[in-house]
Amino acid sequence: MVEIAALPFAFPLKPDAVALVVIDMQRDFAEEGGFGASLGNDVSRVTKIVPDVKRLIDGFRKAGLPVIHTMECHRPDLSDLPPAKRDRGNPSLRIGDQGPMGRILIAGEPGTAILAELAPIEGEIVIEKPGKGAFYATPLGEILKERGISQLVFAGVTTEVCVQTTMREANDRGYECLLIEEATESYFPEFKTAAIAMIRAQGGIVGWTAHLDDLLEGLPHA
Ligand code: C5J
Repeated sequence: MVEIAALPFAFPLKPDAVALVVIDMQRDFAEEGGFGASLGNDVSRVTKIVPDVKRLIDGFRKAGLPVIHTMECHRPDLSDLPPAKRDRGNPSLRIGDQGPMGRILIAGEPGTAILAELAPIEGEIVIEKPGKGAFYATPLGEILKERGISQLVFAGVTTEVCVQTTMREANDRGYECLLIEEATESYFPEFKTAAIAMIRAQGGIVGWTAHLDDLLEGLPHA
């Protein structure tokens, strides 16, 4: 066990039972013409964290520890897209519509891909998820169980939506969850700050938060 400086107290990292989960670092959330931009968001906030997410992924790879990537996306026939999700709000492009990078948030389309700099390498797990949480309607739970994983380190976007939802799902399933502050972002800075505060409040009611360098220091060979 390695103690990682974290809040609300040190995170007891178990290198033989930890995996990194990188949430939805997709073109659709980071580039003009994608889903995030269609909702009126400033997507440059997402691209800004790419170098730190890459340092985190590289740290896990060098340490020989598992890296899991998630992608928010739907089947081309939209059978896994509830009307309540598709029809909510007033975006310029809805999920499934044709955009400049292909159909918005549809599996296999160019815009749905993970950013090239962060692309999964051979042997890494990629979870396609139709919801905000990565456990809902995916094999993630079974995959983690099979591999004896009990701790999850989180990165990705957006902090208060898919990252926080997945951390809460994981926390309820008994995983110890650690969010890396520099490797997550929101379109709304105040929501990132609030989500981080909520996660570690009340003695770590959802989990821990830590800075990237403090985690990297504790990873074997990173
Ligand atoms: C959103 C996500 N914000 N990955 N998705 O719709 O957080």
